[in-house]
Amino acid sequence: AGIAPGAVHVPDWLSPAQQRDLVAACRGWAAGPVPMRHTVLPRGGVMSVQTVCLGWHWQPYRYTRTADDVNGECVAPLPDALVELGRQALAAAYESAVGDYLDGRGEYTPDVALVNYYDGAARMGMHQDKDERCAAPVVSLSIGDSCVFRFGNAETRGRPYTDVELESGDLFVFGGPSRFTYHGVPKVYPGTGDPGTGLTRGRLNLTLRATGLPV
Ligand code: MD5
Ligand code: FE
Repeated sequence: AGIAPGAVHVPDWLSPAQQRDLVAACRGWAAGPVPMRHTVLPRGGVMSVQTVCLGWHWQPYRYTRTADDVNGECVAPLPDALVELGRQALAAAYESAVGDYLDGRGEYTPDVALVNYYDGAARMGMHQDKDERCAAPVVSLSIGDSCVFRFGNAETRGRPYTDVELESGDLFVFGGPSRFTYHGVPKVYPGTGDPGTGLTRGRLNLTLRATGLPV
């Protein structure tokens, strides 16, 4: 359902098999070459969320190919299957209006995935995603425990905002006028995920983005 112009929540979009496959794949990605870890912020803060990246390595607040803030290794490539999943996600969310949110060539080609893991205590504070040099939509996929996703406004970290509950299998797409909205995850509900996904605790979130950086 539409939350704001360009922001669309599609509940229960991933099939149980897709969720299982993504959980298994995330276990492999989390092992390295750059391991999943708590990102350390420039002023010394440590994020409660754990992250592993594919395609480009995100470090606050830029994208690099090597993880010089972790172990110096080169980031793993973004699998073609995730690019294809991102295209299907955009088509599902925007349906016949999908062209309105894409570039002149009408193609969505994400080049980075951020895989975030939230344990029961993890949170993400209100922020904008503006390290990409490209306004292409962001595709967000949730697996495991439910959470409160706080969708705000483009001007301030504070109100007005809309709280949306995201559950396992949900798709959320942020494009067009919603691309640079402040957002965060103030709460995860431990124990709400289905262990059948292979994730026995916590919440996984995959986001696909186009960085606009040279190939
Ligand atoms: C999450 N991750 O649930 C979210 C999903 C992050 C992050 O916020 O930066 O890793 S992505 C939510 C998002 C991305 C881009 C734009 C907007 C929301 N938005 O305009 O609201 O772990
Ligand atoms: Fe974000």
